[in-house]
Amino acid sequence: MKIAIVGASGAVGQEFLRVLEERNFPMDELVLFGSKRSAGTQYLFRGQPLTVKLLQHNDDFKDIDIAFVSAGGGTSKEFAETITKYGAVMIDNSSAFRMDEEVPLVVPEVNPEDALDRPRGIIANPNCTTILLVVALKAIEPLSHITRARVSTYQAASGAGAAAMDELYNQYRQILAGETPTVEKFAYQLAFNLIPQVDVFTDNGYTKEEMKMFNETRKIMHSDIRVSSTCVRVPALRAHSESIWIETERPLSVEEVREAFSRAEGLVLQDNPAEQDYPMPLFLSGKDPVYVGRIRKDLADEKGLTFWLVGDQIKKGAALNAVQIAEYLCKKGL
Ligand code: 11C
Repeated sequence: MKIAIVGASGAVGQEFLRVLEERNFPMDELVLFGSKRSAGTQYLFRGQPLTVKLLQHNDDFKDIDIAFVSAGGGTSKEFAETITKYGAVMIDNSSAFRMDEEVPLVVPEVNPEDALDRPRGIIANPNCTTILLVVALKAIEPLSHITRARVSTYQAASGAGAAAMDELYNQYRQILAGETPTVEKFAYQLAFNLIPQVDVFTDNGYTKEEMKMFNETRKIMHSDIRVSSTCVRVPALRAHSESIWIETERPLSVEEVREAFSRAEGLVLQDNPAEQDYPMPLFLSGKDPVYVGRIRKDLADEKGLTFWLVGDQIKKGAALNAVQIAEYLCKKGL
C-alpha cells in the first residue's frame, strides 16, 4: 500500500502525518507532495525523515493507492486528473467536488458505503462543521426523522489554516504588549472578538460555510432535512463548537436522545449539569470523538430538542475523517 499526502505542510497535512502514525495505518510507503514553497521540507514519519516533493503534472501518482489531498479547492481541481489517472483513490478535503453527483461525500459513522461507488476515483471529505453535526444527527435520526436543524457555530481559528492560528496567538501577544495587532487572515481582529462570517457571502445573505451545512448535510444523510445556520469565528484555537436545535417528526424525550448519543459511534456524551460538566473546545482539542452535552427540550417548539457539541476541527473535522474513510476502503479491499 502506497499513500500520498498532497499539501503536506498545511495544518491538515501535518495532522494527516500524526493521525496515520497514531492509528498505525497499514502502508509500505508514504510520499509527501506540496507547493514550490514547501517542496524540499523534511518531516518525520515513524522516525524517518520524508522530503516533500513538488506537486507536478507527471506520473508521480502511478503507484499510489490512496492520496489524501488538502491543498485548497483550486489545486484539487487542477490535479484531480493527474492524481487519479492510474487508479489512485483521491480523498479530497476541499469543497471542490463535494456536491458533484459522481463524487461521494462521506462521514464513516454515517454513510461509509457511499465510498464504494466513486466513478471519478474521488471521495470528498465534508466541511468540518458538517462532519461534526452529522455524527450527532445520525444518532438521533433512527428515533424519529429530523426535519429541521437550526445551528449556531463557534468556529476556531484553525478552520482558516495554520497561519490563522498563528495570527490569533500573535494578536493576543501583540495586544498584551501594547502593540497594534496584525490582521491578515480574518476580516477583523479575532482576539477578544467574534466574527459572524465564515467564508464569503452568497446571494441569499448566507455565507458559503452556512450553505455548505445546508447542502452537505442533505447529501451525506440522504435526507430532506433543512439546516439553517449562522457560522461565527471565535477566538478558540482548534476545536469547533455548535449549538443545535433540531425538530423531529415525533417529539423526543431527553432520555431517549441521551441514550442514543451514549450508544453512537464516534460520539461521547458529556452532559452532567450538576457537576458543570459539558464539552468545551479548550479541553477537547486533539481528541478524536465528537462530544455532546447540554441536552434539553426546546422551550419554543414541542417537537424540538436542543444540544451542544464540540469536536476537533483538524482531526474529526478533516484529517481523521479522511483516514477513517481510507480505513473503511482497506477493510473492503479498496
Ligand atoms: C472553517 N469550515 O472553519 C471552515 C474550514 O470547506 O473545507 C473548512 C472549509 C472547507 O473556516
